[in-house]
Amino acid sequence: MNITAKKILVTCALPYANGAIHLGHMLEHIQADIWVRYQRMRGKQVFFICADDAHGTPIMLKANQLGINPEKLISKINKEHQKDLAEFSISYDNYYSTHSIENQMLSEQIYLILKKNGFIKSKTILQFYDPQKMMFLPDRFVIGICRKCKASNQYGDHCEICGATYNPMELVNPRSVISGATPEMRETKHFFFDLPVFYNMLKKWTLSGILQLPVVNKLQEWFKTGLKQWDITRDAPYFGFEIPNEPKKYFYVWLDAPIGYIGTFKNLCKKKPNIDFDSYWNKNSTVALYHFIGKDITYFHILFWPAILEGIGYRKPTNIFVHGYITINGMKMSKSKGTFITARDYLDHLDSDCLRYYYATKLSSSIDDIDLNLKDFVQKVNSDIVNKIVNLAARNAGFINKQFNNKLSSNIAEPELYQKFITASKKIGQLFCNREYNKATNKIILLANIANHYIDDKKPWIIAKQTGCENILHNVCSMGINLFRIIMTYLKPILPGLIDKTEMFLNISLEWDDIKKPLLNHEITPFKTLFKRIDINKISFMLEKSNKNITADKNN
Ligand code: NOT
Ligand code: ZN
Repeated sequence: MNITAKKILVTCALPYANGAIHLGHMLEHIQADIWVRYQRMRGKQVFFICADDAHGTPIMLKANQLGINPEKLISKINKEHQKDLAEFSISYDNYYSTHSIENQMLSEQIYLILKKNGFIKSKTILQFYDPQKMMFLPDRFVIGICRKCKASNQYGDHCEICGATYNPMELVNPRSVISGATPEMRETKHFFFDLPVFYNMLKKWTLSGILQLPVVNKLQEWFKTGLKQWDITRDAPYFGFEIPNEPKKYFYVWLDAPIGYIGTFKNLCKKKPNIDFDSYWNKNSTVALYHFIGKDITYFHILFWPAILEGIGYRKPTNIFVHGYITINGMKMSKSKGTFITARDYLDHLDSDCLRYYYATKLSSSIDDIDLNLKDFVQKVNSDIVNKIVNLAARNAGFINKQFNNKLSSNIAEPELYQKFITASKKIGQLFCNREYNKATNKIILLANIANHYIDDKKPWIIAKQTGCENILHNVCSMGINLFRIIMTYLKPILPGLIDKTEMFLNISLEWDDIKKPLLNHEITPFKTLFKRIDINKISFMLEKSNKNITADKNN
């Protein structure tokens, strides 16, 4: 992939504001953050934004349950989310909320433009209504018996047991999940976004060769089934934005969520007045726009979202980067199986760089799921970061600190070896850019192996005992430190915590374009431990804690 744009806007999917950030979310934020940090290192101007997805029935009900208003709930959760993401070093320029004045104004404007352009249709539909709770029920709040296989407790519009899909009204013995009452059928007027009108545009845009192959295959299926008009309305009571001139009708959360990308950007522009908002969103924008998302929300991002943008005359995304889910020790993240680990549970026990590194060794541009095997995680971090990388510095730093007054030698001992490390930068750079972090980390670890072999071979600890060999010792150890510096520069997008310490130790800032020139006659600082080995017990403590939290959650 070759990015010619100088300015880039990057988003992650907006986490719902009704629960904690967990290690599944973190896969995406880490994937995107590594990419963003890499692009920034290569001189691109990147804005990286995200927000909480604050609207919808589940958030409203959760607030009801807790006896607080939804605003209070989402503001509490927003603080927690921001803290978690910051402690994972996710370098957002703005982390906002879809429940904002900017988003409300944009959602209203966008709806009115779509309406004016003839892309909003209204229809009277029949929907389940909970007479006890006095509210219309979203599909997944109706439960009943599958009419095909007779399985009980099936939600909404499909059966988990036999796989049948149907209209929720076809459920036998339907009940409201909220009150248990038998729902009634009621008429209500809803507004629809006329997606089928955009069929040709979407086909052309999605099949232009930018998207990942499995995504394209899925799209072909959707095109074959045909596009349907999309219901963007929810009836009161609902936590969201009221539709202009339509009292008691609200925008469906999935309408204002993607607009939240724009709203969050707008809010960033208020904080940084020299950003030109229009140049990011107008039809001919030269800024690149990338959305990182999980595969479950492909439909929204690849069909609805570009169609809305087209419908209002805005630019479309440059690309959408889709990733798979995570499993933990081979199992789906699940509260009942004790494999649901929140970001907070992790951060209370482990260093965020470790997870960033482990995910990087597994991430690629594929949409396959990724397994976080906790044993492998400990082993890999300890073996790669501690034994191979940090140890490379430790093996050489002592001599430089003590015998050479912290100063590196004035020439490079092995120019060819040095050059070999520099030549790798092109390939490693491409791999970062193409989101092939697993291959990038592999290459970097190969370099670390080579550097360690060099030191094994030269044996500075033996040279140090020989009289008259100070020069050789100085050159060898300086070479070791120089190779360490290149390796750390390549790892900079992945390991912000370790990089801070490394930059202090090396007494420079690690920059991609600087490594061509070796560090000569340069003064480093006294070596201190840069990274701690993971203690395997921490994993059990973390799992115990997350199980406790899950049980507490259930009892609430
Ligand atoms: N809150 C949603 C989710 O699945 C993601 C919304 C992303 C924003 O967690 N919108 N779009 N399109
Ligand atoms: Zn069934």
